Amino acid sequence: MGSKKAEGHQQTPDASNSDGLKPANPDPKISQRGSSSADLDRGVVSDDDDDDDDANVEAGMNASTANIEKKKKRKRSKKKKTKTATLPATELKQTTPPRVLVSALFTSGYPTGELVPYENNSRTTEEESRYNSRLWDDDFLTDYRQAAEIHRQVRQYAQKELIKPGASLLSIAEGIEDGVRALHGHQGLEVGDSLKAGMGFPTGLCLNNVAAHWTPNPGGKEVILDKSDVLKVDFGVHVNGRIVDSAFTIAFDHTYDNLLAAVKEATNTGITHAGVDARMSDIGAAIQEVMESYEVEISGKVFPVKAVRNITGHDILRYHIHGGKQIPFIKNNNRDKMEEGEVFAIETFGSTGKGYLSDDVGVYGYGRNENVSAAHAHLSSAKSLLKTIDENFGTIVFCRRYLERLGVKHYHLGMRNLMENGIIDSYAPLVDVKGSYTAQFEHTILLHSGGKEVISRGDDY
Ligand SMILES: [Co+2]
Repeated sequence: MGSKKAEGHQQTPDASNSDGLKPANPDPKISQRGSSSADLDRGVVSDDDDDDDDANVEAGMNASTANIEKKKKRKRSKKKKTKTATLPATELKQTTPPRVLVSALFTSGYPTGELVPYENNSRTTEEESRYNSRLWDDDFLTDYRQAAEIHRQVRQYAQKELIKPGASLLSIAEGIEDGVRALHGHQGLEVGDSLKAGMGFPTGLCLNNVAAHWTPNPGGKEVILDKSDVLKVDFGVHVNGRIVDSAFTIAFDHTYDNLLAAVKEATNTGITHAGVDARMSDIGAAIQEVMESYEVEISGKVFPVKAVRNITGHDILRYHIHGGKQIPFIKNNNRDKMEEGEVFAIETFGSTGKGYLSDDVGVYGYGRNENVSAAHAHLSSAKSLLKTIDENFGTIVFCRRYLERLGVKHYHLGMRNLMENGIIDSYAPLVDVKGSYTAQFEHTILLHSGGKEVISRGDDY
């Protein structure tokens, strides 16, 4: 993550080093790559017409809902026995709010993302791809597709049920997080549980000129969604450290239709241009051209849509939301190429303001700087806080709400000490100028030997 820039200091797009560009997600420093061999196992949507749905439902429910469901099921099962032969097979379905494990819904493999074969090896059979690719271990695709399916189910529930004028941002964040935790079955309340599967980073809910990195904090002022707001929803789901990072924007007022359309098309352009050997410079230029072909009329005044200059898409490594690579949304001289086996968050932000973000007051979240040893923590309150962080989050970025649901109290002094010693980095909200509107769309893509898989693609975006 780039250091804070003084207001008015402009990052030139073609600066030869890209240190001033902020990745859209916090990027704890990286020292490892999680990869070994690959498997192109094909996820197939289960048609799940198992007659023994009682067992399935109970297995698929979390403890809280399982008991209620058990009672209902017992009543029904009596009737069922006499009629089994004539009844159609019952499919296990997701509930509202989502509480059924996706592993129970997809017993024979998770859905594949949108798969775009590479042009130069489109005739390679799947078998050959599987044989040739040694970049990922066997669970890689399964974990990624599970995380993506959870993201789709939870965000579609959020779009339908949670995100409405009058709703508090806290209720939306908690609704999303409860959904994610229920669908992979890891509540994250026992030590280490949220390292098995959990939130990929704090749920971002950013209004209007706030572009990124805002989440409700405990004790913070209640924020109510208004019908005139432009809301960015950016959340991550990880399974075994494989993080899906995907975001969308919602506006209720049609005034902002063009802003949303610009950013959605810009992100899809980035996805189209991404691939093995694609250069960041070419992707950025293509994104900017599409984004800046749009304008928005707000209250009779026309604003050009600007591609935001100092925040970028990024590669994703295991348990690290940001690797070392950055994908700007503007013309740039970054000669980095994408490589097979890599995972990227392709995202873009458009703005009616300056197209340049500054740190706002407040804290979005915290992330462990794994290059700094715990030995640097001297204060006892800092030591015990760091133990909790290392055991529950590792290098996954977390927020105050995630700490407090673990029962951690009075952590401010300890946290300040960890930050002063460089052990923990903190992240501030990123804003464009007051009165401006920003939008974001984002997908996670996998570059595997069989093609480019837009793992988080859904019917919604
Ligand atoms: Co991202």
